[in-house]
Amino acid sequence: MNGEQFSSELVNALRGATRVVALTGAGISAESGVPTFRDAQTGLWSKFRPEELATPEAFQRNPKLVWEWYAMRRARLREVVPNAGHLALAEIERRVPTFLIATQNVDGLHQRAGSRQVLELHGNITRTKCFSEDSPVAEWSETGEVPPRCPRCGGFLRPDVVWFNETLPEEAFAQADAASRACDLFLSVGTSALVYPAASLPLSAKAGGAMVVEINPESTPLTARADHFLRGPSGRLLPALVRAAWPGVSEQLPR
Ligand code: BV8
Repeated sequence: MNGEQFSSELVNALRGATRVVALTGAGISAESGVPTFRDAQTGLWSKFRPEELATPEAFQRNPKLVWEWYAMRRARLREVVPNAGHLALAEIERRVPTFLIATQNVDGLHQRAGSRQVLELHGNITRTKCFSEDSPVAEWSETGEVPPRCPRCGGFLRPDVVWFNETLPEEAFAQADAASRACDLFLSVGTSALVYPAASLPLSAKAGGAMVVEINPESTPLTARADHFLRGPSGRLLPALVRAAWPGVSEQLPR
């Protein structure tokens, strides 16, 4: 299916939707220059797989290495901006009665694109918390020690993200699952659909009777279950889909 000619069933479903949920993964930020999890790691990190670094065990084994991996990713975030895919989702939120983004991403780009209803299922890399207390830390004194230490208890600080084998924020996931079961249109955008429980959300949407649409240059384990598979980059397909549903959409949406 060439992305720019969408079926009328899909276009009408978006235009007439009352409750839309979007699950996003690293792929929606790829065109902003943020490497996806499945992209090969480069430089110092090329010998590590993300799954080997994004765990509490990795942090306990080598807190400095894991802290510095996140510090590098945070620094890279300061160079990137939301892309047309993020902006298109923010535009859909302005045009449908209820819209929710459940994102696996930790980059904060949806909020920077203007989306307001965003659930961060895996946390946010720009926030920091105490590893021992598991509570947020906004400021700390830089002593040159890496990782820095909690000003309250002296334990190591860590990024406020959900690592593998850590549980997701309960309230956020429960809200995302309920919204998925109740929605009439579910968009799965830029995710390999491999990481649970986030990957269960499109299945919950399907069980609730929603139309499930997947946007990805590659097929995934979800593709066979999706009602529509739009093969291609979300930075191109999402704005095109929004313009197909609402032809008058302001030119602010990059082509
Ligand atoms: C949990 C934050 C309960 C940190 C992340 C066996 C079976 C099933 C499940 C498990 C299992 N063994 C273990 C588990 C549980 C595990 C899991 O699912 N493992 C998988 C790998 C099998 N899940 C967990 O551990 C979760 N917690 O289950 O708690 C529990 C508690 C205690 C003990 C046991 C269980 C926690 C998961 C959260 C982990 N944290 N991130 C950080 O960012 O550093 S996950 C991390 O990887 C990302 O957040 C993201 O969610 C995930 C990668 O997924 P994607 O976002 O999809 O990115 P990916 O690179 O994979 O794919 C990108 C896609 O984009 C590709 O498809 C590509 O084609 C596409 N793309 C590329 N360019 C574009 C594009 N698409 C559109 N446009 C483009 N231009």
